[in-house]
Amino acid sequence: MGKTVAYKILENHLVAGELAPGNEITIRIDQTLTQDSTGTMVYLQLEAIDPGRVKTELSVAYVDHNTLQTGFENADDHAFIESVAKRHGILFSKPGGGICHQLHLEKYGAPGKTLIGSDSHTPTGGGLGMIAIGAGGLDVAVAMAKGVYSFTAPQVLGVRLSGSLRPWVSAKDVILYVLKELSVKGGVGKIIEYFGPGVAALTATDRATITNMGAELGATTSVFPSDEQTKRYLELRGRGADFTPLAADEDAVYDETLEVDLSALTPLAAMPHSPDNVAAVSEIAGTVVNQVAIGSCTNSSYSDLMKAAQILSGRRVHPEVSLVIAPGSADILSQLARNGALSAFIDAGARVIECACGPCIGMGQSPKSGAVSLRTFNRNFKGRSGTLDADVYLVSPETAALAAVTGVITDGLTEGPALGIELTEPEEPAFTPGENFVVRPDGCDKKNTPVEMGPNIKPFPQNIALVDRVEGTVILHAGDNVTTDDIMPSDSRLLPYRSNIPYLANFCFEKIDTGFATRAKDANGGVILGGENYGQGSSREHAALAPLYLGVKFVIAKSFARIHRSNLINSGILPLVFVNHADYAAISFGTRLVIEDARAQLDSGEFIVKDADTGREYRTAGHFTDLEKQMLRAGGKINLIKQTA
Ligand code: MIC
Ligand code: SF4
Repeated sequence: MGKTVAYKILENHLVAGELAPGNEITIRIDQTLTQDSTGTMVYLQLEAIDPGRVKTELSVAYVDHNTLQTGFENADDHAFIESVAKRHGILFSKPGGGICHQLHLEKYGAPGKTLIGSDSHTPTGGGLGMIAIGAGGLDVAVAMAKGVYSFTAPQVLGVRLSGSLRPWVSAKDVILYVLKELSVKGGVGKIIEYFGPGVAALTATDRATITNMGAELGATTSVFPSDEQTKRYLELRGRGADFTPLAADEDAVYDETLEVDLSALTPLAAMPHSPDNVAAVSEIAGTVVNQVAIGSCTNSSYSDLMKAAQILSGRRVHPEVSLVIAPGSADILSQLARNGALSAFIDAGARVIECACGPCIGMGQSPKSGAVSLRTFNRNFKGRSGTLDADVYLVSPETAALAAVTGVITDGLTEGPALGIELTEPEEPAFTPGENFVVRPDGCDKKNTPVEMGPNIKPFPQNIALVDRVEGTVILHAGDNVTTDDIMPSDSRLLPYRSNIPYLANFCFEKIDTGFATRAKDANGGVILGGENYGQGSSREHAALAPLYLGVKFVIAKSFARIHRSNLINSGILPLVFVNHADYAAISFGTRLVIEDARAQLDSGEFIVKDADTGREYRTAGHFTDLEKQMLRAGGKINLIKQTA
């Protein structure tokens, strides 16, 4: 039977397990990446594991999230990460260098390699034909220490692309279309692999936009073949030697397929407040826009910004609009400075800001009250922009730049040419990405480099081994599609405390329920009930560590998002699934729940959860792999590693 690209790469890296969907497998990890907002935890955990030099071919610690240094906290975190990176042979990418995923594509990503990263958008690397997976911080720390990663082998959903994109329709519209078809949980347990005649015309950065936002499908990762476009991208960056061709076999079998005719696509937008709430731009045309933001790991490549420059060149940003542009990397910014595009932005009246995540994670540029903000980003969860009542729409760079000029949502396909704007595919110049922002760990090791610990960096909470009787009071009904942004909010106020769980925990679930943290502390052992797709979105393990710190004993949900489920297990918190979905509503707030014989039930895959007062029983499922069971018994991954060391 013919093989898919995904399974070819997995097979080449298989260390243990039988490679078939649903089985637990362990693969060799070639590369890891971390960013700073999850990275402080990763490096505290790495120090706790104490591995010496990392076992990967390449590990990079990027700083791109917490770059608003309004106090000492973020700068201390950066110094901490740099010191640990040096001790273990990890490259350190300084703030200002750019966004981790964009930088990793430019400098280090290579076809056929495996990458895991402590950020949910790590699958951006799939645009170059890598198996690139987002994971919790502890999984990344262990991958650096041991050079391997274990997970459940996913199914492969093949997306067959045919036709070609018209001007004003771009890669962002392709992934928005897929999101509309599959929804934010349509990719759970799957790798999304793109194939077919429409692939060849998509550039490597177009592909990276598509694989990046596969995270919003809940997919394990997304991947494209490696072909002439991949070769060209690498050669333009002086990295032709990293190229290897990769294609699925002619007779490759996909578990499911979806057909997308690129020629039939039109500009799309994800409307508030979910990336799968997709409408045609033509349907919402005319909506007044207050802010436009271009950038983020989804759409900040050279060609994305050059398309925006073509639209803005010689024009003025509408008087009622604030336009913000954050280029993806310093190398891209330098290119834009050299070819005049930067002047086009400035002359049009754009605010060009640092090459970093910035507004995407609420680090500045929050829109005004009730604003409509058009963003080229990947997430529009309520309040993520920093303004709770803002309406954020996710669009392509073309649609964003056009609205910045017209002041209203405008369909470029019909209106662009009428406005006299011609869009052509930007011709990328050759440039060798520098390492001006990269510090190599040469000559450094554990003996000559001390860990730099600022006063805001606190130890991470650790669980105890699973006890037989686990008891807790229901302190929250969280609802469907709750995001890790809801569980552990992140914005310019809270991001400086990512290395301080005791402080951060006070804001757990703040956006949904301001009383949660106090109630959890008072209950000394709460239980959270969740709906479908509990914990979607960001990989932040803080969404498991804060509940752990507050004493949460277990979570029962209708279904879980992949990374958050792993983070709960890594923290020793049981993620259980309702067998009867009606029980979510049947169990009322304040009910005392108890699991008796929890250690024994772990083996059966079924947990009986009882109402401690009435004795009523609720059936829940807990199907865990052997490794997951060991972690849960030990009270988390770190405990297990210490036991087996
Ligand atoms: C995000 O886009 O939500 C983040 C910030 O990049 C997160 C990581 C984090 O919460 O630090 C992610 O996507 O994993
Ligand atoms: Fe940064 Fe936004 Fe990408 Fe997350 S989604 S890595 S915050 S740019």
